[in-house]
Amino acid sequence: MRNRNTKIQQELAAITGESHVLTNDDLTAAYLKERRGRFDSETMCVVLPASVEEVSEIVRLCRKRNQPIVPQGGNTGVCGGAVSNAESVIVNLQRLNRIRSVDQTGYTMEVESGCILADLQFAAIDNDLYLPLSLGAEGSCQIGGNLSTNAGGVNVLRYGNTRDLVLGLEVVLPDGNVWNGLNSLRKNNTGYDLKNIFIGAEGTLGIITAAVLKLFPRPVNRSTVMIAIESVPDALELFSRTRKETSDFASSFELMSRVCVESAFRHIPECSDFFPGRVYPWYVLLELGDSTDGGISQQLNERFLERAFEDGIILDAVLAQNENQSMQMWRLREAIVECQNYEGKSIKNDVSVPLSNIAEFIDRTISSAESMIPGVRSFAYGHIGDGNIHFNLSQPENMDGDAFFDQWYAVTDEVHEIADSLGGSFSAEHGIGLLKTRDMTRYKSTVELDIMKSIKSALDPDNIMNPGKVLPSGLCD
Ligand code: S2G
Ligand code: ZN
Repeated sequence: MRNRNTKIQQELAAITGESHVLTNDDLTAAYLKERRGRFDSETMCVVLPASVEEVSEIVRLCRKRNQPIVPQGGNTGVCGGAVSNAESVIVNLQRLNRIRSVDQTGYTMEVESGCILADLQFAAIDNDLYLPLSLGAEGSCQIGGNLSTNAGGVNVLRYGNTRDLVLGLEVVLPDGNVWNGLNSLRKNNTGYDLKNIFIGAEGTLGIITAAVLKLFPRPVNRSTVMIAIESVPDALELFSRTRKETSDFASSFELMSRVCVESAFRHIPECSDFFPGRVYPWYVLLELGDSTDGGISQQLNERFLERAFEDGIILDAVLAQNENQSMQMWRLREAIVECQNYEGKSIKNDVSVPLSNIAEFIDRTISSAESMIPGVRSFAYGHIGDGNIHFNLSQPENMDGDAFFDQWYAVTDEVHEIADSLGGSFSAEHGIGLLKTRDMTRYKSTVELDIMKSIKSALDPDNIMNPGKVLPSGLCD
């Protein structure tokens, strides 16, 4: 039941205007949809500030009233990081959507948190520059959310996670003060690297309101290839050659299992097999890019593939001959997320392991899952070049969806145990949110949790910032 604390709603309206404090269910509904439907979300109200000054005043008021806040961007997260409850105020950054500046000489752009990622990608291109952060939700996710979860995506291999793309931040702290850390210097070695405390903190230490992002030369040339592979070890052998033989021009190296591609062919009309009539067990999507006009990427790719074929590492390959074919290859990769929605309920994992242990990880998790839930279908795919596998399980045909979902934590515990035993992580790129706070207790050392608790209590002693997310409840109360 919504907590109708109308006094604070009136005070919020005095800051940002009545029309930007949403209380009616029909208006707040859009902010309460959790992407995977795993969490219910409610709110006392949604407030839509227009500037960092308004965010600061809102936080100062909420601190004074001991009013919990859930900072929110595009709400595309998959771990419940922006889920709210009836006692909390959602502060959504969508109106902070200005591109404050682009520096073509310094290869940087200063942007506000509410900017949609795809809009920033196009703004960089309009300046003949490149913002490499790219992920499935880019059409609706906001850069503030990408920063808060340290999002990964498909170009981490060459450009790093979101964290690696940031030079400076502007943050409204839990006391309402604004930290202007909008540094655009590549070298600024002055004390603790504060920005990295807030990147990936999922709004639990403050509200990121703006950032200075690194930009790169625009890859006017890209060479995309769909490769058929016999096994995961062969994919890893291929990867180990990629960086050297393509001079680190590779930006993506994505693995897809037979189960994944067949599901995409079945459910996504625009997806067709690049190897019709031949049933290959694994596919790898490799993309190179460069900013020169000499076609270097295509030449490097052709030579690389010839050698790999001669050495028996790959079974087959289709090299995109034009932009359209390249886009068709990416359409197949991105379709793997969608097609799972047609396969019943899906238990999702986002883990990373050292590259040398990936083959063992995939073998062990597939056999574990199939012995735990006979008839389950394992979708093993993702950013293998980063050691990051999305190991998702689709409901067996003969099993009730709710009974299957009831196995979520039993199955993900097993997957996380296997990842941990192989030196891996239970969260590679999607973050913690609400979904994985239990894993923080299981896998983070007491020392790490104590450091995080000290930082949290130093910055947010009243725990008003996104309470219950990232750190296990009880740690901050
Ligand atoms: C991917 C997408 C996660 C999701 O496909 O690389 O990170 O469900 C995942 O949008
Ligand atoms: Zn991913």
